Amino acid sequence: MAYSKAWLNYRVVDHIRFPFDTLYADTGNEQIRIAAQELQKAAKELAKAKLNCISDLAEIKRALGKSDDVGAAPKGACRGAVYMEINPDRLSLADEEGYLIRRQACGLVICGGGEGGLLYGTFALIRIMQTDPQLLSKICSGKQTVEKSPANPLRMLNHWDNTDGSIERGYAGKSFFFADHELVIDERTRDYARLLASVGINATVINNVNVRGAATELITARYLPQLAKLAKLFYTYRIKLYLSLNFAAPIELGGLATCDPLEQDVQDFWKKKMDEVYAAVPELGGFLVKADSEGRPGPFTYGRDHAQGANMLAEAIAPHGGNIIWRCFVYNCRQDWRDRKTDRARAGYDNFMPLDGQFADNVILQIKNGPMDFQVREPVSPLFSGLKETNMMLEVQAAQEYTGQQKHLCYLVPMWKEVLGFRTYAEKGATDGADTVADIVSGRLYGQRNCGMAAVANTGDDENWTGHDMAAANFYGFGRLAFDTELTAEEIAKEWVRATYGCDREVLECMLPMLLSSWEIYEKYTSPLGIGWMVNPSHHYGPNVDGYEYDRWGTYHYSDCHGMGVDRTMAGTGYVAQYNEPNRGMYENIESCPEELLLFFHHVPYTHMLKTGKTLIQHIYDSHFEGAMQAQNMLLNFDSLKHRLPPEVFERIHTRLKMQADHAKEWRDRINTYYYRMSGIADEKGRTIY
Ligand code: GCW
Repeated sequence: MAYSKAWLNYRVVDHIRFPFDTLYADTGNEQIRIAAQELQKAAKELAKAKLNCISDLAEIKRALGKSDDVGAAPKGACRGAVYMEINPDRLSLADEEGYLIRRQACGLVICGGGEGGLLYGTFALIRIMQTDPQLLSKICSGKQTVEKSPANPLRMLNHWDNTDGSIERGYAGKSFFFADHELVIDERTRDYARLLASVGINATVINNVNVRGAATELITARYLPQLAKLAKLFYTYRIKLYLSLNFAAPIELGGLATCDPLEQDVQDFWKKKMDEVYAAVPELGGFLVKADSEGRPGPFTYGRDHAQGANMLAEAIAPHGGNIIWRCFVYNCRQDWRDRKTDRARAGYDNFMPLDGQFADNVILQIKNGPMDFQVREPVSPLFSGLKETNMMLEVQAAQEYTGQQKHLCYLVPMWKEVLGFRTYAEKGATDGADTVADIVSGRLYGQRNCGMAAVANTGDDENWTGHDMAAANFYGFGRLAFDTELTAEEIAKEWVRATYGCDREVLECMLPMLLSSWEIYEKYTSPLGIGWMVNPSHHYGPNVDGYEYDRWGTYHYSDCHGMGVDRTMAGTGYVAQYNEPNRGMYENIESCPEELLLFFHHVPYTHMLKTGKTLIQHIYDSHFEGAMQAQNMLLNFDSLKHRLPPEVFERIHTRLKMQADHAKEWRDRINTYYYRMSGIADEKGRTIY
């Protein structure tokens, strides 16, 4: 299927000056060769500059030998050269993945701390060519240097692709990794790897965490040769291939009667299995495991805990240098809705906190950003505040399962920024302000090296990769943010628009506010104030206030004729106790609880006065009317781009925005009507409620 190049779709940028005609690069090294090819391609397509590549190691060494010759080129020097070099000594921070771009007398030098750094430095230069001609000319003239190292060691995508080609929670077509239970490796696979490398993603899990049926066999001889090929291809772009595995494989593949992690037979099965897999696929990064969660097998069946389960796999994989990434999405999904004491939000912490310090060094706990499940607004998972001696990874969802399913525009980087910036008040080691989630998952706070960020991917085989063209900003944004958590949501959005659509001011002026307001707009017309859910069961699209109210999933709003919300204070489920002070007190007290999370933490009467001076019920009405109107306005504003975008791109986005505007009205009317009928309180402004 034909597909777009997304943000690597280079178009000539008229006003850029890229005054180079020779590239010195040691293309005998495969990674350097790839970086060189990328730069040549970009220079040609973006700046019409032909870069001749000279692979003359002696010349590179000679020219770069004098490390102090920074600055503008002296007269007569070879001004038209770009040099690629791998040399950790030149970087202020020794980091294999760090890079430095600077002008030296001999020419422009891209220096990587290692192969990864060179690749990221090359893509950084390309990005600057695409999006920031002024910075480019400063770099070329020696007025500015750029030096970066990734903030997070692991920057990973999780694909929920099934081997039959379907994608769980996929909103952009079918899988491009699997078809008919076979692996697919083609040109698109390479372009996928280029997209990842260009934003700094260095690991990817290609199959669904719900490993069922044929997928269990991915770790058998039938698939290993293809996996080896894929892992090799990915690794040329410095991406480690990971797989999801079935904890019950000893039973399903090994014919054992048990998968008890303390059984010798089970341990032997995994040791042998890991040896076999790594003999065939030496580049494999490791495995991602969903155990004892939503029906998946796990150690609980045998009365073992999650440290015992994870460590058993970790020990088997350790000789090969692999990691076990173990998800903390463990909760009781067979709850009785009548039981108001059991609180799903508590489950992650209750299950994993007692195990802090017990996990092996090559185990990383992967924790969803919130305690529930990727709702439009949730507090930050308290596990980040609690665990101190455990490797942690933050899991976010680029796939918009609960945020409009890539039919609605919802740019999620602002949400992820809030999560990263959340102060945990974890006691150990923190100097003031250095205890945010970003400090923890990057390893800065506790000195860990096995940690980082993961996103559930939002890609599929649709021609634009992400269904909604503008959902690609989440794909792009995740990578950029995981590499550099200091970037703002606005900087990332700007980069994405320019890289994708060129430096057209009108496109930027229209799309930037759309992206930046989209999360809030979506929240307003769906389920604001932290209440979440209210979607249709199973597929999770569209309004259904009671869709999950009398179900077993632990996701309730408890609306009655007086009020709504979940009491998670000490008088309620006690969930607030999982936070450190002062967060605990802030959430406990209805006056200090951030209003956007009011109904997450409190059961509140409709007549409760908010800080805006509005009652809760009036806020619900206003928010839904406003959100739906803003969705409609986005559609109208977007019309101004009719002649500024390729027609098919305009049409695709327009169609989705129209769908969103219509659907926002449905949300508005369903929610408002429900709460009018429930509360009997009319809208002060007398608008139509049915
Ligand atoms: O949000 C839920 C999804 C499931 C998913 C699960 C998880 C892959 O509805 O489809 O399963 O989360 O994160 O494991």
